[in-house]
Amino acid sequence: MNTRTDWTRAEIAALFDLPFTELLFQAASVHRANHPPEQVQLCTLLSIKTGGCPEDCGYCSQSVKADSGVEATKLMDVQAVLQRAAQAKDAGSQRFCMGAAWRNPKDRDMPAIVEIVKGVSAMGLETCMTLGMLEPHQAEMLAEAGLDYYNHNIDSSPEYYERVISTRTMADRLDTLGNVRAAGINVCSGGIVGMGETRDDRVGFIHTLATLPQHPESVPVNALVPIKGTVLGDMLADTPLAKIDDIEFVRTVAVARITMPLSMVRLSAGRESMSEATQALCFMAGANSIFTGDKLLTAANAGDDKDAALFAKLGLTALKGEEPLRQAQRESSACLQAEPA
Ligand code: SAM
Ligand code: DTB
Ligand code: SF4
Repeated sequence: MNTRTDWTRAEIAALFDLPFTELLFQAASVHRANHPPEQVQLCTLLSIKTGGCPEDCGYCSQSVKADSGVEATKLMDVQAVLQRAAQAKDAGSQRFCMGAAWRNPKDRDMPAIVEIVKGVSAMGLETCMTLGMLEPHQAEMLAEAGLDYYNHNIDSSPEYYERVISTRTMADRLDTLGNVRAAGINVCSGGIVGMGETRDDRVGFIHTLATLPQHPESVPVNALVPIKGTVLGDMLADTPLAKIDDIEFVRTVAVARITMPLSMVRLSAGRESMSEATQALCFMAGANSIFTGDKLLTAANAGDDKDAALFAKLGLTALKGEEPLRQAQRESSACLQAEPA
């Protein structure tokens, strides 16, 4: 199996440059060689601590710098989170992703977070948390609690990143990803397309992910949701032509699929304003995971009724089995244990 981590920027740029039908054919071939092509993983998002975040991410409604009208809340009560997780499970979700608008969790927050992870896991759901930067000891606490995934996005190319966020660096983000990996938690890391970046930035974005020592098990590809009161939301409102072209978005999904063949590629934020045809092209290009429900963290999502209709139209079904990278890891650790000393 080809899980190269030595991709060059030139190789990735050449994939982006392929004729669209050729790129789609290659991505679809890689996809069906590694994943059941008609199955899509369903994940549900919940904001467990909203707004008031000290970071200045230019896209985000939850930054204190944004004038988005999002009200800051405290960390949700454990029981209230578990209730929402039960609803997600009943709606057919495989993974429950919980987000907190923090620069990093404080140690005093950790006991409640650990209790939430244990409670959601006990329901038979996969757990994912996104809490900002993590110290090694915090990653270890989450691993011990049984956390399956940690989401921390690199967001864009190293060069464009600096134009979007000033309060922490790409190196800080990579450190957190390293801490998560070292603790043995699966990594979920991706970014946002359509922030006004160039094709070369999209190349750099995929290159950064595909050359990590180990590919992220999940790669969320978000299309910017332009939120009023955020730097990027307001910029896009003034220059509507800056909106990402649908075909370029599909190209980004396809290149993620080809370069990270075993990862789950998640069609994340931005689906609400995407046509069914564009989403269908993304599934063809190898996207095999979505967020369900009518809300992301603060922004609207497509919603279960629309998704059920789209799945019926396209003949897609919910993924039930194990994801390929996790299966490969389980099998290789079983082999290692079986080998004579
Ligand atoms: N505070 C944590 C952090 O930044 O790691 C977790 C929550 S943060 C909202 C999770 C991710 O959502 C961001 O890294 C970004 O990629 C994505 N995101 C946030 N706002 C978005 C928007 N308006 N459009 C698209 N994606 C967005
Ligand atoms: C990710 O890459 N996208 C999700 C999840 N990881 C946490 C968040 C999308 C947020 C969209 C904007 C909002 O809801 O405020
Ligand atoms: Fe805070 Fe995360 Fe939003 Fe950045 S993306 S402002 S870190 S909640």
